[in-house]
Amino acid sequence: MKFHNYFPSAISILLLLTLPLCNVHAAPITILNHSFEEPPLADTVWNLTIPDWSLVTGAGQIGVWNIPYQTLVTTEAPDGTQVGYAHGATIGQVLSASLLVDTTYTLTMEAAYSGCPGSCPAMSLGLFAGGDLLSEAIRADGALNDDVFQAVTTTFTATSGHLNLGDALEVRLMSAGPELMFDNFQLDASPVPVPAAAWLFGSALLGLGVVKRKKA
Ligand SMILES: [Ca+2]
Repeated sequence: MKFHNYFPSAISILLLLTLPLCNVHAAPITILNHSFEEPPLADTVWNLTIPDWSLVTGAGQIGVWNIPYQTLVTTEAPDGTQVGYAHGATIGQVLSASLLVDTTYTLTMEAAYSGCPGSCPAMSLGLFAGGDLLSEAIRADGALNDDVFQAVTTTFTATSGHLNLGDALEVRLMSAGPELMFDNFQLDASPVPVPAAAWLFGSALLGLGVVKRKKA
């Protein structure tokens, strides 16, 4: 068989291999009460619990707060009308999803302090699996603004052999001082593309075509 008879086949197979890579999408992982709209509260009202979230460490107060029109807070919630808040505490939620190999996780949320112009305390956003820290984003003392929400993101890629593969994922947020407000947690999982393997296989097919051509 001539080389040109192999060439279209090799290209077709290569395209088939490449096609799934083009369809790689970030899949959202459910975080319950991710926007702290539960329970619904009247304007300016706050409570002392966050449904679906737990107090991990710290004796500080946590809850949900309907912030618009508060005299203490001049901004509005980034998503919906309510935010979560924590006073020197760490909150967390163990998720139903587990850590998968060859997957990149992107965890985002928005955070602001209130009542601390120029001297807002630190905070950290962490992604855990099986109780072990995978990655975290830290905002040092003074890094967060007063009443201005900032996006905070941390990413982690699980590779083969990681000790926490199969463990339940967990999201945690630590506030080092009073009046940390937070909203709109999002966690996405994306399979790691493997274009190198596809191209190697495609090259092998093309090489096979060259060998056949020489024999012809
Ligand atoms: Ca919200």
